[in-house]
Amino acid sequence: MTHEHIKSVCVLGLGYIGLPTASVLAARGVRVTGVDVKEAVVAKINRGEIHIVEPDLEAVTAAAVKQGTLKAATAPEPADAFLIAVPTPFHAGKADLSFVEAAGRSIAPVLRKGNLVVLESTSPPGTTEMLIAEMTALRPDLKFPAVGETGAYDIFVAYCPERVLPGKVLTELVGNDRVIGGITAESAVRAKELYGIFCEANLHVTNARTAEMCKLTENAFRDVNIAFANELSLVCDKLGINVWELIELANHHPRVKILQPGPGVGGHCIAVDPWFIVEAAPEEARLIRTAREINDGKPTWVVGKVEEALTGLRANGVKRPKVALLGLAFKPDVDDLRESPALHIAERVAAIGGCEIVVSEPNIADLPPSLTGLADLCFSNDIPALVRNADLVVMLVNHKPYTAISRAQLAGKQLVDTRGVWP
Ligand code: SAJ
Repeated sequence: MTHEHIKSVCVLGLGYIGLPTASVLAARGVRVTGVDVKEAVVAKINRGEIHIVEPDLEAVTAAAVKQGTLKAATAPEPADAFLIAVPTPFHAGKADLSFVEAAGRSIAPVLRKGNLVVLESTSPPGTTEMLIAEMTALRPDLKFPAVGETGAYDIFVAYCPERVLPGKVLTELVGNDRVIGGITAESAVRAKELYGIFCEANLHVTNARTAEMCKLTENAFRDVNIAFANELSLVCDKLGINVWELIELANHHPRVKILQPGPGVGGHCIAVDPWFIVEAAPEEARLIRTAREINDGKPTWVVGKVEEALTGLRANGVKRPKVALLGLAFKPDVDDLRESPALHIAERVAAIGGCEIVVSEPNIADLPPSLTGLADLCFSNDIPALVRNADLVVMLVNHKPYTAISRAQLAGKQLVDTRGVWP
């Protein structure tokens, strides 16, 4: 697809989505300015380095900076298109849209007739309309479109949610289908031109509200399915059935595909986005709310299992049990600790007392602040040694380096395996 209207793009927010998207656009020859409020992040990117862990991204970013198509800045600059990828956290039962509002206010002064503005941040239905209101207030000289507008207006506005899986971002940015919701039909077509620059999959066009809800629906679907697996793990534990074997067997049915139980659901997406639906329709979204509660309850259940194991060890004469906690990240082979159930479990196990704890996390260099300076707790990534010294080994995240631990290394030890790696 040609991109005659889009030669320059300003990307707001250089996090897990904004930075890869900016880098991929720049790699395709578009002039990209990436904007972030953190000066250290801006300086780092301008040196061709990155501040997040994502396979192969640094090479793409460095090459784009070197060839002069990507630069980072702390304030937006005029461009043909603006892409907003800022956080939308969830606080106290409400989506916090202040970063989206701030992004709208920051681009308003540099907007020109014919520009495209696309929101990518995960947002409750109606947020793209709110973004238009923010920009309209600052630029009464420009005519922004109303939903479904067919008359003349100056700025195209669309919503296009990101769908990439951390750890596979570069492949999925190019290979995943996208849903593009225009405030107007023409806006969707213009946004399609933007995504056609780097996305090789299908670009599905709809209206902005449907696209906003589509993103929330995808993550709520996964959350509900993981909740089913997590509930099964509780039921099976009570009934003396191995849940991993059970799921493996059930999945041989041609229409059954149960996901994996774990220590809970983490990350900044699946553990958060379903609440946006619950907030928007609290009476109706009963299953979605219950799934969230089941997944959020799983860490407490795991801590209970650790306490049981410690009680058993003490009953067998181990006065100060040594505990190895394997993993802190929210899922395997990433360094991201946001909303991580493993981290919450580690914090709560540390509070039990009367034991010595070694925490390991191969993707970070040191303990996170919430575990730093605690008595009887240290950090080590010497996996053979920490397993050898432990009385109790707790598998929290099935990172690749842990899968090399053999059954022989675990002989005689108490195990709490939240991921089913030691069936
Ligand atoms: N998990 C399980 N059991 C499973 C699968 C996952 O317990 O069978 C847990 C993981 O350990 C993790 C959490 O769920 O704690 C979420 O991990 P994930 O790999 O399912 O998803 P994310 O959060 O890395 O990325 C999701 C993806 N959404 C869907 O698969 C529907 C991704 O495509 C989205 O782009 C991303 O959310 C996002 O940014 O919204």
